[in-house]
Formats: sequence, structure tokens, C-alpha cells
Amino acid sequence: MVFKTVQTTPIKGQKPGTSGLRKKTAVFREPGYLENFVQCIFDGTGGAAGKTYVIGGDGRFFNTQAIGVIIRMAAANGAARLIVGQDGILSTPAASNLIRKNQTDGGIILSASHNPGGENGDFGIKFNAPNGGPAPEKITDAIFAKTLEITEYKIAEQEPEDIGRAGSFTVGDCRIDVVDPVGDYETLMQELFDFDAIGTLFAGGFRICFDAMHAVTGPYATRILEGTLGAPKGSVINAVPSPDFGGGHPDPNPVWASELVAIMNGDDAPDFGAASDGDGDRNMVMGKGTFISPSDSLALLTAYAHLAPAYSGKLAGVARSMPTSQAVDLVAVRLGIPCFETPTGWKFFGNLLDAGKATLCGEESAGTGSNHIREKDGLWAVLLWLNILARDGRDIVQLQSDHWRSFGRNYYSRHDYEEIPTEAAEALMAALRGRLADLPGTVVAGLEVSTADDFAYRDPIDQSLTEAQGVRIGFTDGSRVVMRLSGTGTQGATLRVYLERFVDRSGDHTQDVQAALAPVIAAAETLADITKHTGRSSADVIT
Ligand code: VG1
Ligand code: CO
Repeated sequence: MVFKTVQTTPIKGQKPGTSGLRKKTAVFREPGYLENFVQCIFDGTGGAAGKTYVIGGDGRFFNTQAIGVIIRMAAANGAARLIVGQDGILSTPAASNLIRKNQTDGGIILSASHNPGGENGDFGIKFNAPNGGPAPEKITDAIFAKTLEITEYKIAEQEPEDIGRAGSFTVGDCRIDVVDPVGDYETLMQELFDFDAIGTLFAGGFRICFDAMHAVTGPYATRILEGTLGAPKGSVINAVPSPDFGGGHPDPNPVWASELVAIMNGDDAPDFGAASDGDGDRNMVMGKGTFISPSDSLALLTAYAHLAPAYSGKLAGVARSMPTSQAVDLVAVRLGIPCFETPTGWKFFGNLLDAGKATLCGEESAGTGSNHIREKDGLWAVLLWLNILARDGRDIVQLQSDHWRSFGRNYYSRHDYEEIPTEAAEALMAALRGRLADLPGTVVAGLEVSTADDFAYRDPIDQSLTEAQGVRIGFTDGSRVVMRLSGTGTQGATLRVYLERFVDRSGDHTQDVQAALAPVIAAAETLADITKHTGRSSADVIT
């Protein structure tokens, strides 16, 4: 095997965002772009010599080529062993599980998650640490620092063997094990949940529609739901991963998962609907005619997790990202467990999970997970829901309305303004930040401001400080507006406006969400002059 060292120079802009490095696919295909970053992953983490990594991706365009390059580079950098998903396929949660189960030195995941794929779409790469979780900021900072000073990368000259077959081969001294992407993941799910109860539920005629959105969860959901658990054939739709996700946008929200929404709103709606994203770490769940907001889903899962074997004891705690609604906080109070508030992005849950401080975690962006791995996990959330429904007996819509009757309802929505000029977005945030100190006590569009700050997070485990994570403005009636800029986009800037209004137990829980939030939406506009800064009179995507 011939290894070569290739001279290179730093490439600007290789700074990982909320979840790894994401760029247009065409950018990743530029000569040296992927190679530079992969070399910096190794260099920024003490080198690859003697190490073992898990490698896989969500199957999008350029996935297998990128994996070929990574195999050649890992071997040339002296890695001892690579565990690679067959055909290059590994959902993000399955990769996290393999890293943990095999106690590897980490993993490299190829995905731009919910971003569209294809030649003209997006591509992404991220490094996960030995705990199975997305690299924390001190590691991504070290990798980024290397991208600014890189002078060469190492690569094997020869293309590796086919990864379409399970089995092993070598590249130089590096052993490559090509594994079934689903097997170990399914075993883990069987350990966590009452598969007998879920199987009995399906045998009794309970119907599900799981929309894999032409993305990576297709093979997982088909094998587990239809195969092992006995859901009728056809319960999983759009089940074959395609390089451009069938031309769609694999983001499980009511806007992009419109096919599922139509089915769940139809006359013959199944009992339960769910969708997952490009890399399988997100979930959206629905009942007949009813969308369950991810924030409510987190609260409900926390309230009923004890019905699943793995969570039957007391939960250690819960954690949610700052913009996620405060519905779960109310459940935590009643359960007498701590509730942590972290910046956006799963990497911030890692320390809490490792330290045993949190059992369940969630984000408003359709991410839920637990201490079983160190990533959010779409199919896991669906299985936990099924386990709860199987054991509780009520349907999900009833369960939700009973929950609101018991805890009150946190009306919630996110308004996204996409692809706005970066300067305009930054000017908006700067102007808003400049006003924060003066806001408390003032009345904005009829609502009185009680608190206003720019969220900073001191990690309770390693004391690291992460600042400027989004502006949050609280009102005296308990409503809240949060604004921040996305860290996963590849073009311009995306402004996310998170809106929340609490209606107590005895209030009206049946209002239209946008109507219920109208006063808060008006306050957000007044506070940030969104129309003036962006030139837009309404959001592009409302979820
Ligand atoms: C978004 C979500 C965030 C999520 C991240 C990665 O980040 O808001 O909650 O953790 O995507 O999810 P941002 O910076 O664009 O708001 V995934 O499924 O892309 O790995
Ligand atoms: Co994802």
C-alpha cells in the first residue's frame, strides 16, 4: 500500500457550527476541501495513529466518495481500525451507539442532517468524541485552529475496496470492518423498551405511519417497526434512502413533512404518525389530526417515561435547549428532579449525560434523546412513544389534552427567516442586544417586559463558558420571545424567532397556535424591527 503526503494550504471558513461543518456539496467537492478538514480532525485530536473510529453517513450525494477518502486518510495517518456502516450508511444515533459499544476513539459522521442533499444541496461532516457525542467546543475549536495552519495531508493512493458488503478488509495495516448499520442499534432499542407490549399493540390493530423522508431511518424503521414489531407492511413510507432525499427537504416539521401531515389529517388517519430527518436524529410525532409540538413531546415523554423499562426508576434530571418551551420544566418540578437549560445543539448535553445529571434531553427543533447514547435519536423517541401508548392505553391526542389540563399549556411556535443577508441579520441582533439593558419594565405591544438578556451558559460539569447564545425576553404574563441566528445553514443567515405563551390549567387549550401567540408575535416584531432589517413582512417557515 502506497501512502502519500500531499502539500496543501489553509482553506478559509472551515469552522464547525451548531453541528459540524456544513457547506454546499459543491464546496466539499473542491480539491482538498474534505481532505484538509479530515486531516485537521486527526491533527486536532492528537493524531490518528493506533486509533479506532466509526465512519458512516446519511446516504446523501457524495457520502460514499467522502467515506472512501476518509478510509484512505485514516489508514495513511496510522489508524488501527475503522468500523464502517455497510454502503456507508449509519444514522447519527446508530453511529453514536457503535462508538460507545466498541469504545472507539470517536467517529466521523457525514451528514448535513435536515438540510437538503444532492449535487446542488448541502453536505456536512462532524467528529464525535469517544463518549459518542458531538465534539464539545474545545475539540471543535482545536480542529478549527488546525485548519488555519495546515500544510499537508496524508492519504493512501489506492481506492479502498467496496463497502457494499459486510466483512473485513485492510488498507495497509488498518483493518476496515464493514458492519450492518441496523443490528446493534436494534439490540439497544430492545434493551430499553417493552417490545412485547408494542408488538401486542400492533397485533391489536393499532396503526402507524412513519415517514422516513427518503432518508437514513428507512432501513431502521422498516426492520424494527414492520419486521420485529409486526406493524403492517407499508407502515413506513419513503423508506429507501436516496442521495437527494427524493428531491425533498428531510426536515420533520409540519411544513416539510407535508405528506405525513396530509395522511394524519385524512379521513383514514392511522393512530400515530411520525417522521425523522436526514440523519435520523430528529423526530416529529402526530396523533389523528394533531401535531404534537416537540417541546410538548419532551414534556409528555418526561411525564410518562416510567412506563418504559429503561426509565422505570426515578429520572436523574432533564435538560432542554434554551429556546425549547418551558413545558418540561413544569413536569420536572412535579417529579422533583432538576431541569437544565443549555445552548442550542446536542453537544451541550454531553457533559450532563456523562455525569449522570440528566436522563432525558430535548430541543424544540424535533430532537429528543436520553442517556442511552450521546445524540438525539428519532426512532428512539418514536419507540418510547409507542411503549407509552401501549402501556397507558389512551391515545396520544387524549394524553396531550389531559397533560395540559394537569400542567397548563405552553403555546409555542418558531418563525424562521431564511437566507437573509448576513449583515442584515447581524445588524438586527446587534441592535436588539444594544437595547436589552433598557427593556425590563417597558411595555412592548401591550406586554410588559420582565427580563431581557443574552443567554450565556456555564457548564456545570467543566465550568466552560459559552456566551451570546441568543437573546431572551420574558414578559410579566409568562410569555417569552427568543431570537438567535442559526448555526447550520449554508447560505446567508437564518433568523430564528421562538415564541411562547403560557395558559394555565383552567385556561383555553384549544386555540389556534398562531392566534394564541399573536400578542407575542407582535412584541417580537416591535422589539427587533424584523421587517425593517430583513425586508420581510412574514417568516419563510413557521413550525
Ligand atoms: C439546528 C437546531 C438545533 C439542532 C441543530 C442540529 O441548529 O435549531 O436545535 O441541534 O440544528 O440538528 P441551528 O443552529 O440551525 O438553529 V441536526 O438534526 O441538523 O444534527
Ligand atoms: Co439531524
